Amino acid sequence: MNLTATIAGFNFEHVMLNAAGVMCQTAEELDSVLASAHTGAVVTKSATTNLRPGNPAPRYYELPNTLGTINSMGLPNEGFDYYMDYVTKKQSQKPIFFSIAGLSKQENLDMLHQLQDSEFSGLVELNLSCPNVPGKPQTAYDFEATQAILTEAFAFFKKPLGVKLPPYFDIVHFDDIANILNQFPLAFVNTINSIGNGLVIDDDTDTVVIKPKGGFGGIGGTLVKATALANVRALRLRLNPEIKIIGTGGVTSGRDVYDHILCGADLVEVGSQLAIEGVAVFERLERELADIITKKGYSSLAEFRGQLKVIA
Ligand code: RRO
Repeated sequence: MNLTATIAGFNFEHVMLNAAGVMCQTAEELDSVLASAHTGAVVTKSATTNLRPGNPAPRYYELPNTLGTINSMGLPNEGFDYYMDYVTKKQSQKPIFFSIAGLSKQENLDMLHQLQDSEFSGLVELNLSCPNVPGKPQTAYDFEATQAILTEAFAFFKKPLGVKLPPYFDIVHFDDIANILNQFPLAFVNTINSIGNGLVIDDDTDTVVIKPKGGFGGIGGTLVKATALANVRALRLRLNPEIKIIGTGGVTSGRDVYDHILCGADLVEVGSQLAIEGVAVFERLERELADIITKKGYSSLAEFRGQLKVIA
């Protein structure tokens, strides 16, 4: 059975990897994702120029029954140079996605310049959708700002570049963002980031479960699967075929991975469930996915990718 995928000439021997933010802040965590026999790649925690401790704790919470997670991490990361050092020294057979999330357009462009001028030979993911830095709105909800940063980035950036998007909830917004993204030679789009600014309440204490922003935080896990699939599907129907799609959101079973691919995903990322279950999740999900593929009589992902059926 062939569970491989290709983006921008990079071959992925397995269809899954971590979602940025989970199991990827330190070299040890990144190594553990790369070391899994069931991951096709790794993505780094979104970097800012300087190290950031992030928001005060508690800043991450798991809802009961693997329903999902809420986080307001606040972009804690080891700083751009740390990840640059990691990716340029690492001898990895697997592709590496270098995620960046500057707090301004200029910070992102500065990091892109450094990546362009470096020996880094992987893919870059520009995170336009962090929901958790107080006072900093998600860039990708501002279509003019999105168009502006991509215009400036592609004027000089020639390595494979993709964007991490927030979820959209309106058909017009799917049209609008796709029209912008289609103007650029993007290697991929990654959809979705967490659903921003949800609120979870503890039943016993009538208290929010995380401290930053009065309890507001990004929602992930099972709760977001339907939104994630809708975004993968909507963008696959609208984006140029050269722009590949990484499906992220609500993956807790092999069936979830299958559904993302059915909607058009080339690769699938695991966030909340990786945080809950650890790297062993990839072996389980790949086994469950392979069982479904076998039962359906397919032998590769390409045979059913994007083949979602609708009711006539
Ligand atoms: O660090 C975070 O709070 C965070 C980021 Br950068 C992101 O892109 N998505 C998210 O749910 N949390």
